[in-house]
Amino acid sequence: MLIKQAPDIRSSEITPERVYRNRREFIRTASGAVAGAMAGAAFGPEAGRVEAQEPIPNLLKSPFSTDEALNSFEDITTYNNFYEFGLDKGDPARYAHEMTIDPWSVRVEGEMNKPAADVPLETLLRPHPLEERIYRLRCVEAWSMVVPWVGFPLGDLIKRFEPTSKARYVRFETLYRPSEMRGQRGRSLDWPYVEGLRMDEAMHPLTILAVGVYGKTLLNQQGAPLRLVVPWKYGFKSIKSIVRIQFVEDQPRNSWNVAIPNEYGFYSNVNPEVNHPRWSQASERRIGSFFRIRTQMFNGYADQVASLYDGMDLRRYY
Ligand SMILES: Nc1nc2c(c(=O)[nH]1)N[C@H]1C(S)=C(S)[C@@H](COP(=O)(O)O)O[C@H]1N2
Ligand SMILES: [Mo]
Repeated sequence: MLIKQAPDIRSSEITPERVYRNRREFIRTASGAVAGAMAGAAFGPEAGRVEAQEPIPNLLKSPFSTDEALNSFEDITTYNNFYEFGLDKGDPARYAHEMTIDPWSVRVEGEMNKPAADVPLETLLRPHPLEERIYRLRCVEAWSMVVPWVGFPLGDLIKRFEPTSKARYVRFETLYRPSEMRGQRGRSLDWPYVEGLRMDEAMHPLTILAVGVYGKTLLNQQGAPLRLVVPWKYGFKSIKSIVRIQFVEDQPRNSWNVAIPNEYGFYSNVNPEVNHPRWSQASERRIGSFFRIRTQMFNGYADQVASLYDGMDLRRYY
């Protein structure tokens, strides 16, 4: 996927598909050699492989970025959760290259004024200027990272499709393709992976769709070519490799809630005061660091998002 920023797209710059594919091949081969040389012995020869990562120019800086130390590219691309490729943290880096992401389209449908459509990724992205957003990502398993995402507000995309007043939630689905996603050949989750947000959460300026990290397009293990990032919620809300966005009236059943309802709810706001039934959520381990740090309410974004939940019992709506 060739990513162009909205302001500098000219028709003369739109690369014909065949040329573009050849260029991808070239980048894959060239960077494959580098990645092979860099891959740590602990992760095996395929880990950390660089799959046609393209630089994304002219990124805007975001006032929402944290100034904490970034996790390394190595950390954020070799320690992943993406059950479609296996349960081990190293499996996504090992196997996600088996997923083809070109071409890619997203079906947008449901309670909206625009007609339902399969929108090619490039069309979906074209109007949106891309920013760098440095966010904390806090997994429900009590580890965290600081990631320099490249993306744009989900709310800007939602507005284009004019959801109606019946659209109270947004539902997302990940690609279902067992031939390329080996974890889907088993039943570790009920495929496809599903997530959802209440409309006001989806429209919140902190909620982004990400297409890159560290100034380049996402690797497959990170949810290429398009994934959600909701920084005040546990990581599993940030669904990867999205192929479907639906505006719906009823609260979606998200995959982890379907799998283990007493452990994983719909809201999943980071909350150090509500423990997971099997472990504490009061602290977390920042990947790459030895010491534990205290987990903050709403992952440190309380000033911006606490008002979304005024009057709600956050122990009940976990
Ligand atoms: N489709 C899909 N999306 C997913 C997951 C998954 O298994 N499948 N795992 C989630 C979990 S549990 C976390 S913590 C984050 C991890 O994102 P990262 O690997 O980019 O750090 O992705 C989330 N998105
Ligand atoms: Mo997670």
